[in-house]
This record gives sequence, structure tokens and C-alpha cells, in this order.
Amino acid sequence: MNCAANRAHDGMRNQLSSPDATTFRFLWRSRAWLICILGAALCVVGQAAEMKPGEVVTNSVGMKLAWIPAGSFTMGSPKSEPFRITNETQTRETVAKGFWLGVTEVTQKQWREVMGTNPSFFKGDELPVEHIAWHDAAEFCRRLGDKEKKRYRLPTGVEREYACRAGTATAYHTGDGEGALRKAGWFNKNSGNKTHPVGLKQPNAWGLYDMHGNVSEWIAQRPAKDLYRTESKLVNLEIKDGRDHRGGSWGLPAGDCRSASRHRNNGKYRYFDLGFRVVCEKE
Ligand SMILES: [Ca+2]
Repeated sequence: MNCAANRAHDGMRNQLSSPDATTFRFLWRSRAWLICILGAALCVVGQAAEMKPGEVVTNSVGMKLAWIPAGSFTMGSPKSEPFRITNETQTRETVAKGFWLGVTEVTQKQWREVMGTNPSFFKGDELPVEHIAWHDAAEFCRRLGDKEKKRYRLPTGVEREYACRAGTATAYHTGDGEGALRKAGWFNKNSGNKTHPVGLKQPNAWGLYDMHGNVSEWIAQRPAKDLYRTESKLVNLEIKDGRDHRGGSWGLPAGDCRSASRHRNNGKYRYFDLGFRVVCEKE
């Protein structure tokens, strides 16, 4: 019985050592390696697809946009913050989806390329465009979106403050007090009463410039889905409704340039310290 079993076992061993078995083992091992290699490759591709905070892309009009990751933050200011006003009550907010945000305010050169005009009071390709009503900014987004087949819009108030703070809880992304603002932006004490070329001051942790000062920036106040291809409806609405703008400007004191500071005007209002920057939604 034992001899028979040994013979059978020897037979199996001989079979496994045959050329067919060797080929099978080779193929099996190769497949295992192939799976390992494919897995590693997918891992690398996956990491590449995951954008890093502050990662920059450049669009068709030379506008740089930084990746703003999803996350939660405290919006508004603490009661102890100097110059705070009562509409800055702190709330916990979540930005559910990451998005691309203009690294700077829209420049006159970028505006001209999309709109074919330049309504600005101060002239210069790299100066921020101003004298822009809210619906002008919305129209710019619509045309740029049509040109690139992407979804451009104004940032919401939550998105704008979240991006401005970039993880900070101080009055400015550079810290507290006027000295901190001097590093980050142009306001009434360092501007010489005019706009300045974008991107000259210290950016925040996500690479955003002029989030404090230079020109104040119109923001969206409705869910993003309401901001597309409904221009005539929005124009009618804004006659009744005010629109917020954020960040303060070259003409305003330091207290009005804080991360939490909010300003409101009629959406038809055009002034030489009021411009905007854009969001491009992730496809
Ligand atoms: Ca600004």
C-alpha cells in the first residue's frame, strides 16, 4: 500500500517537473508579478490624480488657479478681534468639494482677453480689473466657461473665507495687527491711493495673493448651480438684492481687510476698488 502511494506521489512529482508544469509555474509567478506591477502603477496614478493644496494650473487666458482642498473651518471672528462687527458671528462651516481658485484677482489683461473691454479707472495689464458690477463679473465667468467648456463662477462667501484663511484663525493670513496686513496686502496706509499689480505681496499657505486689500472681491451668494446661464434672471434679482464683496481694498482701513470682514453693495455698484477672482470647478 505504501509502495503504491509512493509510486503515485513520484508520478505526480514527475508530472509537476514536466515542461508543461514548469511553464504553468512560470506563468503563475509572472501573473503574480504583473498584478504587483499593475497595483503599484495604479497607486502612482491615484496619487498623481489627487491634487495637493495650492497646486497651480494655468488656463487659456494665462490665469493661474490654485487647488483648494475640501475641509472644515471656523468662519467669522472671535469677539476679542479688533474692529470686529456683529455680522461676523462664528460658525463651523464645511467646504464639501475641493475647487480651483484664481491665485490673484482677475487682471485687466485677462479681462480684456475675455470681454474685449477695459472699464478700469487705473490702467495696467497686471493691475486688477475694477469698475466691475456683480453681473459684469458673472458674465466674465460665463464667457470664460463657454470658451474652455468648464464651469467658472464667483466663490461663495464660505469658500472665499476658507481659502483666505488657509488654516489660519488670525485677523489676516499673516497674523494679527496692522504689521501683519502690511505683509499681505495693499490698504489705505500703504497703497498710495491706487491699485497695485497683482501678486506682489506675501501669498497665503495655499499660494493665494491679495486676499487682503488691493481690490475688494465680489462673491456669489447663491448655490453654485444657480449661477450658470441664468444671467438675465440674476440681473433682475440684483436690482433688488445687495451683493457681498470680501477682502477690503487699497482705499479701506486695516479693519476692513480682515479675513472675516464682509461688505455689501447693490450688485450694480461699480467703483475703482472693486473687482473679483474666479472659481473653476473640478470636472
Ligand atoms: Ca483683494
